[in-house]
Amino acid sequence: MDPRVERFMANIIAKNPGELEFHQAVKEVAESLIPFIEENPKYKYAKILERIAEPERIIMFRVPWTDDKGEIQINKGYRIEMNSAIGPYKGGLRFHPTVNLGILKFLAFEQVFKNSLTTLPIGGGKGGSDFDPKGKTDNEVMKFCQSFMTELSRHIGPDTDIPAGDIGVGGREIGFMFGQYKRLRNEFTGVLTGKGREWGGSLIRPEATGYGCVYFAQAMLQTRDDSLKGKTIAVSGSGNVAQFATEKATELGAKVVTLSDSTGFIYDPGGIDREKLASVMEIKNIKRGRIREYADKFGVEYYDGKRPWIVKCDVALPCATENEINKEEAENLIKNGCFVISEGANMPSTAEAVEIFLKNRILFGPGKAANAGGVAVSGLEMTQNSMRMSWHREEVDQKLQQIMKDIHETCIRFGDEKDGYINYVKGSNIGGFVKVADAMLAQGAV
Ligand code: NDP
Ligand code: 2IT
Repeated sequence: MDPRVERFMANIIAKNPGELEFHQAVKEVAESLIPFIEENPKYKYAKILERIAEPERIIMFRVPWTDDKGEIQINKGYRIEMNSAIGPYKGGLRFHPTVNLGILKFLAFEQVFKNSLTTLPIGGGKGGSDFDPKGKTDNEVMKFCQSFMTELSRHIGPDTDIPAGDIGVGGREIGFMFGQYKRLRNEFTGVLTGKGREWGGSLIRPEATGYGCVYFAQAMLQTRDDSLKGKTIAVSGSGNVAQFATEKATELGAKVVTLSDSTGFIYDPGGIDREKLASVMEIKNIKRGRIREYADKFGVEYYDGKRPWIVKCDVALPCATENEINKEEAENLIKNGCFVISEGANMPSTAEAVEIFLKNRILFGPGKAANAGGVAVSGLEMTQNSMRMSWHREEVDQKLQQIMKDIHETCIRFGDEKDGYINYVKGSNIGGFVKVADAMLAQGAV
């Protein structure tokens, strides 16, 4: 390891003990940025990287609520306000039993660079709870969301901090939280994004992360005069991002053969077409069931406790969660001919997996570039809310496509290597950094 990175990381680890995902995210960025900062000493003397790695503010709170049996439950609530140099804090809320401070800090850290890449004026934040929506009734989810928002409402606002969805937080949860915020403040404002279309939401926001991830894959393929048409794709996850990545990839002529959840994956060699995807949406969004039910319904193979990276594919779209592709799985993907990875999830590849992808010179789009479409359309939702207008579907989709192209261009600008290989990891880290760093320089040591 570069001794400068080693020194920097020793300090991060000492100050943030035990937060492994946070260390992983910061290290990857430091490896790209430290050589760049050496060449641009203005960032070094102002300690921009050291400052960026320290949240501006962390809010932690108790979330008490009563379940359907009348029993009191207590969860942890968090909001990490990471960086507001280029705009108000912006980023999702995650409700999942694995949520802890280190995971949310890694997500908030990534969000700063991602939001900068979108070209929109949004800072970075993330929050959530260790609450598990699985197996809860709608009434219990509502009770939890109301209690969570009762505390969070003191800290957020349409010009301060604008949360949205992430794992375990979709339209239902955003609705309950928006209702509670409105009731507490007596204000109808764009304080959350991902709202319903009848009450301030933007068209295309539900689709945006998955569509954007596919647009990014398409842009990467174009650099090799290739396209998604006729490609076989492995997708992981079966939630919001996975569903709309599948929809767009299929529309562009590719064949998606896998989907997964935390219990296993399904393999449909015939491809998950529009009708089958409608069944997935019914199973996951309405019945809130398991992906195994797809295998039962369509008579395809279900691999219990396994992840999709063992199947043959040209393109992989990891859309479930962090560290879901390890070293062996990365090697296996390459061995099976996979040459495009576009990350719909945040940090789905381990550091060892990323190393293998870069060493093999495949098209590798890291999450902070490839999944930025979601927060980008959240930014467009904020604009529509401020204007008190709503744009047509086509208009939002056009803007999303342009933003994904612009992000791709930025990656090329900062990630071009001597041998002509585009290192999108380096490109997105430096490209995301410069705007935030210049804003921090201009605003002084605050
Ligand atoms: P959803 O809650 O809609 O879906 C999550 C999916 O991932 C489910 O299929 C879930 O399976 C699976 N999953 C979650 N945790 C694990 C785990 N520990 N191991 C295996 N599978 C798991 O979330 P989203 O689709 O919104 O989010 C997916 C990823 O995309 C996350 O990394 C998120 O941070 C990222 N992302 C989301 C954006 C958005 O706009 N929603 C924007 C940018 C990135 P199960 O049902 O069994 O839990
Ligand atoms: O990780 C992410 O970019 C998101 N979960 C979306 C954040 C947002 O504010 O739309």
